[in-house]
Amino acid sequence: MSNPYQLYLVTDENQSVETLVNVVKAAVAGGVTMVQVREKHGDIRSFIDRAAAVKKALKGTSVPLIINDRVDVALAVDADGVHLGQSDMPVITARELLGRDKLLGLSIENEQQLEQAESLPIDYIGLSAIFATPTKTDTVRHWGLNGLAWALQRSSYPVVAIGGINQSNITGVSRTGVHGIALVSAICHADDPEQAARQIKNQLVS
Ligand code: TZP
Ligand code: MG
Repeated sequence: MSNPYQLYLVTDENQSVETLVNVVKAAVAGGVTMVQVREKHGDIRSFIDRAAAVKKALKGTSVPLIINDRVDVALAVDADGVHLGQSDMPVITARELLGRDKLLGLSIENEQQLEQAESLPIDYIGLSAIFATPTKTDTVRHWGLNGLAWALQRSSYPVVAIGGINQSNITGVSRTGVHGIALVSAICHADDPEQAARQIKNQLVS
């Protein structure tokens, strides 16, 4: 099976649901392999509505739908998985609620968390953040390419790199051998998200 983490779109909560759906469809047409719906400020009902709209947009594709932070939203829309941060529901509890078959990702912001993740029932880690980014300004760590290479050696899980990755630096990120690259603005804010996704995918090394 091909690597589902390879080109991982994370959605922009500031876009209307119409734009969100159009971006997701275009990005998938351009080659995105995974989609995460990320909502940090809206209410749960709107999160569920937006997640359901993206799920509909992904119907008939083999692209998994991941929900950021919230296990309840993932269960409500029967998503393919959840991506948790360090202060979200504990991984063990999330796994119990989701069952074995759902994907579970965990954000890693320092070395200690990377070590602890080794004994947790997750499927992949999100290494946050590779570079500084205006999309998320409260990141605690910028791993850079050296930090990413270090984490790849230390983690037995697939690693998804996130934060500040765009067409100008993605080749270097890809050359580390990282399993996946997650992007918000490079795709969501592109004039043509389909073309952006296609171009970015062509820049990937493996
Ligand atoms: N987690 C760490 S950085 C980030 C998230 C959700 C935002 C990434 O956005 P961009 O626009 O791809 O830098
Ligand atoms: Mg989170």
